[in-house]
Amino acid sequence: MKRISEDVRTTKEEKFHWFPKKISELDRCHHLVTKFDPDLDQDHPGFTDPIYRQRRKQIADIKQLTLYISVYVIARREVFSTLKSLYPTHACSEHLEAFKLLERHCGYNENAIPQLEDVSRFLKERSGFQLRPVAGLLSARDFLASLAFRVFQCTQYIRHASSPMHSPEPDCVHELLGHVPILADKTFAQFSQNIGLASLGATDEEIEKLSTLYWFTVEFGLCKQGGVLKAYGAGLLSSYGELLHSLSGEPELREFEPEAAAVQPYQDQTFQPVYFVSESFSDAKKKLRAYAANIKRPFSVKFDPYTYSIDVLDNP
Ligand code: TIH
Ligand code: FE2
Repeated sequence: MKRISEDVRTTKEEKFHWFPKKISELDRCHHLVTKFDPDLDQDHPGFTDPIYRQRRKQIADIKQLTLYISVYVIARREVFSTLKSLYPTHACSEHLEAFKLLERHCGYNENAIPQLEDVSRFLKERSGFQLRPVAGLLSARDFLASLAFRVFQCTQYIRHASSPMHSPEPDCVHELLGHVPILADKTFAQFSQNIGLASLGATDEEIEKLSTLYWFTVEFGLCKQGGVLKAYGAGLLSSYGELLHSLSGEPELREFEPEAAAVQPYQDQTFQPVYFVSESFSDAKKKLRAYAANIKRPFSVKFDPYTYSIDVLDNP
């Protein structure tokens, strides 16, 4: 008998990757990518700082939604005020609106790191998204699968104090200032969940395309509001340097088309040379839906919001 890998199941002779069907199965979606590990990557700003590396290990062991308040809160203060001063001119209106609420209700200010528990509760009320702590950069497949359940896997450590204005990897500044405000918007939440749903059981090739699509929208997307270009991507809204760069007129801007964005080579060490501009979130959502409908899978999936599970329907 032919043996198949544990993570590949068959249906009607076709193979596909295992994926979580219940929210509790996200416990199996925990595979980390070691690319930016400060212990292994010589270019990481924390590579030569043993205290920083030690702290990251301690934080990784805390498996609850409580943030470790470290001396690095000092670095955060500077980042927080600098970014906040740019938002009125550079951030999209959805981000601005949620940011004000986060200041009012979730302890967003330059002197403290908000508790993820409070932030998660806020998000759940606004758009049904919730946060889940994760120790580092997750594999694209695992990260996207969690989005299908409206779960956002969120890092807890903070960037190294020597490079406060840009981090090559996600950290809690990126999650809290970049992702959280925009995830509070219902249309955007649906857009994010749709990328997640499209990824379930997809081939490695499709996962690569969907994560590139995610990169050029959720992370580095621009949009037009009242005829003015604004940023909605979290990677822009958490990096002072790149936020300025993206709207400086220097980089190339293209109209958002999922087919093109999904195969555009990207840059994860420094600023992007190309950005994609969406007309609006609803427009981006419509285009993504059409793109996802073309992905071939031997089944279709539907999220059940009452049980937080995925119904799998065999395609005829
Ligand atoms: N470059 C972003 C920042 O400095 O906040 C973090 C990242 C976004 C996407 C990948 S890493
Ligand atoms: Fe991110």
